[in-house]
Amino acid sequence: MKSLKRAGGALLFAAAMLASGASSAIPIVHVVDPNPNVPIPYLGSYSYVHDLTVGGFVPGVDTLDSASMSLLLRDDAGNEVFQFEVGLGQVQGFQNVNNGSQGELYAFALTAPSLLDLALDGLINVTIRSLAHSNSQFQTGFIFDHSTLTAQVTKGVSGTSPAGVIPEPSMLLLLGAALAGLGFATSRRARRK
Ligand SMILES: [Ca+2]
Ligand SMILES: [Ca+2]
Ligand SMILES: [Ca+2]
Repeated sequence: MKSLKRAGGALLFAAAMLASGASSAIPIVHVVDPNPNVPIPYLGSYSYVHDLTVGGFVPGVDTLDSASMSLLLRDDAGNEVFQFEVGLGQVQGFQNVNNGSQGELYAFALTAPSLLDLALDGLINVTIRSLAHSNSQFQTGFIFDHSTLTAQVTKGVSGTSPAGVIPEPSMLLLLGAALAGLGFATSRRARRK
């Protein structure tokens, strides 16, 4: 019974550690800002890489809690259809970059597959793809100005922290299974005495 109580305490402690991780997160920002800006022609594409390791993210040590991107596009004419392809699993579709001097800012959060992609090595590939035009008068492209990736990261301690991925229910299940195994081994040892 004593070992079960201890296992329960350890589980609560681990759950508290996971829950408190988010509150001590720090932002790491990476900007891709070509100068001059990059024209993306009709049905063309442009790819680049965001790299969190430049800002101090250590894959396998630090934990990636969340990340978001914002991109500034510019345009002078036409009504375009395009998408952002982020990592392996995330596609964000949009229509018509504003034809004005301010450009237009597009912002979205990274979803689970892209977060995992980013957590594994600190890198994420982004492709901006021109798909179509919604006005038959125009076959028109637009212009990439810059992209900002903002990640919330909980710093780990090298050598003592498990792989830096987002806490998942599967992690808790694994932890529970390990603790159950510990309890089983303890009770077997007790019986042998
Ligand atoms: Ca255009
Ligand atoms: Ca436009
Ligand atoms: Ca630029």
